[in-house]
Amino acid sequence: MKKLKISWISLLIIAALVVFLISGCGKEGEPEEISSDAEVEATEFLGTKLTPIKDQLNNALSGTKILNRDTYILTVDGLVNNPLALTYDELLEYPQESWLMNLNCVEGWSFTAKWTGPQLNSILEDAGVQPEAKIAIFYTVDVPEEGYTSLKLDYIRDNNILLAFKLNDITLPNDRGFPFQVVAKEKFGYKWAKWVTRIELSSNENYKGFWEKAGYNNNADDDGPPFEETSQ
Ligand SMILES: Nc1nc2c(c(=O)[nH]1)N[C@H]1C(S)=C(S)[C@@H](COP(=O)(O)O)O[C@H]1N2
Ligand SMILES: [Mo]
Repeated sequence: MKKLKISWISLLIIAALVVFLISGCGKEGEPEEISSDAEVEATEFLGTKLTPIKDQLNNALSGTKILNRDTYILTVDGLVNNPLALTYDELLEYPQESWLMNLNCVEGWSFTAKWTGPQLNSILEDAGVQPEAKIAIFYTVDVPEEGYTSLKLDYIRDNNILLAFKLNDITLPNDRGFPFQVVAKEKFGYKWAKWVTRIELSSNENYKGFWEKAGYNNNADDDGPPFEETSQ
């Protein structure tokens, strides 16, 4: 009688185990994704030690902006033949490049990082920039109306400026400008626009962005004067 009771219990345990295993350990549908595509931060690039993201300083005139990857659209308009509205995934379809670059803030700090993303030139080519266009104005979530900053088209073209979707191989964090940061090579940090939603091609060479209106040099070469030289 006692023996029978034990086997009933073992039978129940086995049955429960079978049900548990068949049901896929309580999970339904797709098998669990293997973490092979988990991002690993690069510590070195082209023989140079990179500043870890946690040690990179951060600047934002009105706090971190959070953009939604699924609804994000980059508008490219103004003096173009073919205005664009590109999703995050469409932007990532452009061929990507990686650069080793220093970001130098006028506040006196700087860091070295690996920046990866498409060349702005490829996107501008698709937009068909008109010959009268001289500058690209970057509209951002924090300065949506007037535009945050601008770069000369010649500078963008000659330097193959990148839009960095990755920083040290990690998807750009929100506080660093997700979905991308403009890698304004050899320009002060204030030209490295974050949270960009619109790029307008314009012929207005007198345009000034947020910091530039406040007196920062519109040229912004990071080995030059941070402030606009006031003549007289
Ligand atoms: N939209 C936007 N982009 C911005 C800023 C900002 O306030 N708003 N700050 C700039 C400044 S002053 C610097 S130094 C760099 C800093 O980049 P990081 O925060 O990714 O280090 O971002 C630049 N891009
Ligand atoms: Mo800065």
